[in-house]
Amino acid sequence: MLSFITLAVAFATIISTTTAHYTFPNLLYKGVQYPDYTYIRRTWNYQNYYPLFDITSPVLQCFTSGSFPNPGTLTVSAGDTVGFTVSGRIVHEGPLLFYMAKAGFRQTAASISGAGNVWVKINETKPVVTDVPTRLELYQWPHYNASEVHIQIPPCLPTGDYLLRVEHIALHIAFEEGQHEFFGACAQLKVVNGGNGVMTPLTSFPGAYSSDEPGLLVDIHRNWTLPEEYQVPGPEVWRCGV
Ligand SMILES: [Cu+2]
Repeated sequence: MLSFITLAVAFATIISTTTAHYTFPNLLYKGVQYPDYTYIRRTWNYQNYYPLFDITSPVLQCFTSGSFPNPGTLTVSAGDTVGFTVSGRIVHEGPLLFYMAKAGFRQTAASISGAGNVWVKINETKPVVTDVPTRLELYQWPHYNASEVHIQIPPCLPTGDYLLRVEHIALHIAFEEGQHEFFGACAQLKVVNGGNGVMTPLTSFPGAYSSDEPGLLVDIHRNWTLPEEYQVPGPEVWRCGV
């Protein structure tokens, strides 16, 4: 009986990791979890959780369809940490990235689309090299199976309105070109107590990625001898004081 239950659980796990996907519906700040899409733009896949494959689509900006009004904007301090819940958990292997885009003169976080050369990458994760004798899928990627993800707003970020874009790129079938799966969302933030950082380099969506780059066309299951050399897609991470 015990073995039957164990088998059933194992089977259910396999089903969920092969069919389930994920979204980022709730913003987390100072111990509060805000209701779905209160400060996060409602994504195109908020019901079906589908992955986005097309890296030439403007949907890549904020994963929105344009069918819903923009949400509210949350005030946060530079240097604080904010988070996103993961509905469905991150059930694929791949890097987690964060970008920010500043609203320009007479713009607000709610008024900007995320189009144009406006995005700076503020964080990325690489696979972790470890000697633990576990299947690669279960330990190599820091956010595998995460139910929330967190990011520090750069302390030197200038005061102003921003989009904060979370992105997870699933690579489990990326050994075939174009089979990278993109998941993500944008939060609207008003950043106060900011600094004098100069955000660089700026990039655009679409435009930041190409289907044949080594971070998006990669077999993470075979010939994976040097995961620490994995090249996360997109520009260099901008860091305060650099
Ligand atoms: Cu998938």
